[in-house]
Amino acid sequence: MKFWLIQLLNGNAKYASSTTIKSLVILLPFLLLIITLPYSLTRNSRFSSPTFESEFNSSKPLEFNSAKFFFPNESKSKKSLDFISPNKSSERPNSQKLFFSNGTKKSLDFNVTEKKRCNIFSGDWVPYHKGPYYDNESCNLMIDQQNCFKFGRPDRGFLQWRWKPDECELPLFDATLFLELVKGKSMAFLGDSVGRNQMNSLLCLLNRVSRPEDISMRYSTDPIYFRRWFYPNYNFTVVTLWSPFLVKTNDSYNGLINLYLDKPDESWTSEVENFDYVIVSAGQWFFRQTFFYEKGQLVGCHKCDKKNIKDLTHYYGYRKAFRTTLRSIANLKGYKGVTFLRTFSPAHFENAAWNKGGSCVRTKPYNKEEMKFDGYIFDTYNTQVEEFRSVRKVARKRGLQFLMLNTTEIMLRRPDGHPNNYVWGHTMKNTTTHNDCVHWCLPGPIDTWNEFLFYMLKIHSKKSFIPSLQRFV
Ligand SMILES: *[C@@H]1O[C@H](CO)[C@@H](O)[C@H](O)[C@H]1NC(C)=O
Ligand SMILES: *[C@@H]1O[C@H](CO)[C@@H](O)[C@H](O)[C@H]1NC(C)=O
Ligand SMILES: *[C@@H]1O[C@H](CO)[C@@H](O)[C@H](O)[C@H]1NC(C)=O
Ligand SMILES: *[C@@H]1O[C@H](CO)[C@@H](O)[C@H](O)[C@H]1NC(C)=O
Ligand SMILES: *[C@@H]1O[C@H](CO)[C@@H](O)[C@H](O)[C@H]1NC(C)=O
Ligand SMILES: *[C@@H]1O[C@H](CO)[C@@H](O)[C@H](O)[C@H]1NC(C)=O
Ligand SMILES: *[C@@H]1O[C@H](CO)[C@@H](O)[C@H](O)[C@H]1NC(C)=O
Ligand SMILES: *[C@@H]1O[C@H](CO)[C@@H](O)[C@H](O)[C@H]1NC(C)=O
Ligand SMILES: *[C@@H]1O[C@H](CO)[C@@H](O)[C@H](O)[C@H]1NC(C)=O
Ligand SMILES: CC(=O)N[C@H]1CO[C@H](CO)[C@@H](O)[C@@H]1O
Repeated sequence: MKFWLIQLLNGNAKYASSTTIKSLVILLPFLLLIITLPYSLTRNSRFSSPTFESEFNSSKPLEFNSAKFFFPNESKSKKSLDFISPNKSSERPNSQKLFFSNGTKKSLDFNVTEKKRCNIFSGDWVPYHKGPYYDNESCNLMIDQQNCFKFGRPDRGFLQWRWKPDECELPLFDATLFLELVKGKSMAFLGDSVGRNQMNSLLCLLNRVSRPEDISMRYSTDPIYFRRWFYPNYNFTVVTLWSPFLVKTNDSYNGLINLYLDKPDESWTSEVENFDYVIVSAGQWFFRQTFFYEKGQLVGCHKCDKKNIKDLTHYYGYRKAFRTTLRSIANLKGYKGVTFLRTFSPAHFENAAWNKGGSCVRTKPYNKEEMKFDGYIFDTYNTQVEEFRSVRKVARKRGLQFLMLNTTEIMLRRPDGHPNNYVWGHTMKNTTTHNDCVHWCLPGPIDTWNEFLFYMLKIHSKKSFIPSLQRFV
């Protein structure tokens, strides 16, 4: 894996590959060979329809925007999958200083002599005792589905870990700085309820500094599936665009699901163009029984058990869905945003399948020896990463940035982060054996995803900060 030494001359970025850091890529084939885990993680875990929580509502108008300051250039290197595409100079006018809403200004806290990028995704969970950023009292935007303590979760040890990259410190989430970075912009979480889970974490992380208004009702789209929040002080909009398969379906999630793998879901294609940041993800829904259509023809299925229909496995649907989705985004005419692929979030059902009483009762992370990154979780992750890689090349030609929020392996080691049976409804139904080992408690390890996001946004603003400074040094 290459990292990038940045030489910034006259405001134009030039890059040369420098240090070769430990090449995990070499290890991956070995990981694949390693025998199955001692734990019976259900290899084909699926998850029932995520329940659709109702959230909040309010009112205020919204203006969407399309910031025009990311004009990345194509990279010479095709190899690197670093999280910031190396060969770009994102022009962000007037961004050498942050202008706070109260009129004061502040330089970004970047060390301008720091040249080497840190791979924030390679690291370990380490003990951390300063406590979470928020709790269910300080964040009243938390939804019951993720408010594990409200429903009796007794242990808090799972909050006493923090992600530590090997090469650097992951900066703490700074809500004020985050909001300054996204001022006047809009961000969309496109995908399923785990994407929404990340948005909810973000709302809580920001809640101390600014409270959003729920503006969902201003739009004709379904306010539960298409949730919209607006931070008036920062003119920042954050939304979820519900599309668990990303591609067109004929919308009967309960029974037969037809996926039109070559057609993006129109519910988001009409929306995404206006956003400055789009965080794309999809996962567990693809483990369900599905039928695959391409060019209008049935081409196969996943788990359909039909003699005359070929079972192409979930990988087929997953790959094609990401190909279609990422390409569509890269080809949206007016789109100028930064696209993040948030990689597959693993479930942790143990002892039985998701619908047979499987549960996730662990109270601390796995270490690297206990939990290898392999099997269907690696393969599913890798499927999307391959598609991401190939589309990113195309996107770069158009000057678009595609970045990765590489969360799969780090979350694989967090079996302790799920609601399990501490969710609303679980105690009431009393018949159900469905524990939630798919979503993540708030607060919890999912907050780390937004620390990554924060870090990456900072790097972005730094891009224009450095060149302008370096003219003078
Ligand atoms: C919005 O909030 C009001 C007052 O809290 C409530 O009466 C109304 O039902 C809510 N609407 C939706 C769609 O949740
Ligand atoms: C909010 O942001 C949008 C997009 O950047 C911009 O068009 C609009 O003028 C802003 N509104 C205010 C009040 O600053
Ligand atoms: C990327 O940067 C290199 C070095 O400055 C430059 O030669 C190349 O043209 C850039 N790529 C594109 C697509 O402009
Ligand atoms: C303005 O806001 C920033 C960020 O919240 C804060 O650090 C600063 O102290 C504030 N200044 C004044 C004068 O309130
Ligand atoms: C900036 O980073 C360099 C290299 O990592 C380090 O030597 C230097 O002390 C840092 N400066 C500050 C002000 O943190
Ligand atoms: C993603 O991060 C994991 C470590 O958490 C690493 O093993 C993997 O190689 C990374 N993937 C990419 C494409 O960088
Ligand atoms: C917050 O969690 C506590 C348990 O830690 C619970 O008693 C309380 O009801 C929860 N409050 C809210 C508002 O969810
Ligand atoms: C979805 O399409 C299939 C095949 O065209 C059809 O059999 C099924 O009834 C459709 N379902 C819905 C809910 O429209
Ligand atoms: C759920 O089942 C337990 C025992 O299995 C029983 O004690 C409890 O009263 C039941 N709760 C409800 C709400 O039916
Ligand atoms: C900002 C920047 O570097 N833009 C350059 C991108 O690449 C094209 C051609 O490759 C140049 O013309 C731009 O100046």
